[in-house]
Amino acid sequence: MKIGIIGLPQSGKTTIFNAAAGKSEAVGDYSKASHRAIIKVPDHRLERLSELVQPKKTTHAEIDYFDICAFTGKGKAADANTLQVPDDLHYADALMVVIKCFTSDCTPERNFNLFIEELILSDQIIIERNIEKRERTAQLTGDKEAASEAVLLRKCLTSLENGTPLSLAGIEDSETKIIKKYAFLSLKPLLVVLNISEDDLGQGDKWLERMGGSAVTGIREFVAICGKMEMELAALDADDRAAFLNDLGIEHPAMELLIQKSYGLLGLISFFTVGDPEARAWTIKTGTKAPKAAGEVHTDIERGFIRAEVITYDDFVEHGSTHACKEAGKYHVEGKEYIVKDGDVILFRFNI
Ligand SMILES: Nc1nc2c(ncn2[C@@H]2O[C@H](COP(=O)(O)OP(=O)(O)OP(=O)(O)O)[C@@H](O)[C@H]2O)c(=O)[nH]1
Ligand SMILES: [Mg+2]
Repeated sequence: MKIGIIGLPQSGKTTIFNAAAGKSEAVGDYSKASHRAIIKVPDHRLERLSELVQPKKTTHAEIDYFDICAFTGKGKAADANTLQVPDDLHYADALMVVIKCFTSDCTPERNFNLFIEELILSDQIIIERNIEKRERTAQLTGDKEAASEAVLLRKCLTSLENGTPLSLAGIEDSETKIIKKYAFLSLKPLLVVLNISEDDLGQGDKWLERMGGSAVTGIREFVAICGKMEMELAALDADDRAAFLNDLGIEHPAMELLIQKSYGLLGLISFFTVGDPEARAWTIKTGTKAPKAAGEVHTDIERGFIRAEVITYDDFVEHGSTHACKEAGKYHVEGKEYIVKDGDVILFRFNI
């Protein structure tokens, strides 16, 4: 999963990147440097399964964090001539926008709106570059695909011109497929990180209320963390970190919280495969059926899917092995229509 970290200059993007990825890149230097880190998703369930089955190798799910660009708040990011939106951002599954809330004169509502305006402008430019070509193709050749794409682009453009990001434009799933290639930024799920000061530790709710959304709102999720503190925490080793978290009254460090929120935002769950030689966590969307989940492991397994043999995580841990689960009647054979659940331990049977 790729997550692009963005926001206005000096909002604390690199600080949050360091906190999320356990890195120590220089902050506060206006360098506009970009950074990237691939981190393992911490998962106590996978670790417990590994203890039980003792595989040669344990493979965690991964998140790819990009700290890539400062939006200027002046529409510059969307200006084709001074384009500051790197391709990487378009490939991101979600955007993590950092909003500065750590100074007494900060203007988070305004900064959030400026940021949304930039996303909108960036998409508007892409559409304006393409829409006439598609409309002309549709007219000249009667190409149905071009026609439906042109109609959809027109609908998107109207929404953007009215200041509505595409994520709120009522675009259907079937339509999303048609415009996927444009990788519109304002259509991406957004994790809004309110970067609060050390003095506000434990008072994140105050900021969440102020910004109008502590609750999940589908394509937007808000979270309040103190980047500076979390960056320092992330640099400690695990034991020291646990002690500090306790002292500070922080339940989950940003490293974990940001992952939890991202999974929630994107509607992601994990299932596990265990055995020789590898125990591994896999990430899928909620509602994924067994063959498609098998496709994550290997496309051949999806093509030749016969059945899924499923044990729940709790049953596996209670009985300790696949064999013991079978004996206890905790082993379920599921077919093509089975919807994989969070924590399922699965063995796929296939034939190619
Ligand atoms: N007090 C306080 N300062 C912070 C916090 N987060 C970031 N800062 C400070 O804000 C300044 C900017 O932080 P960076 O992480 O470099 O911000 P950035 O958005 O990456 O900056 P650019 O890449 O230059 O746009 C630094 O001096 C940080 O120490 C925070 O939670 N509390
Ligand atoms: Mg930076």
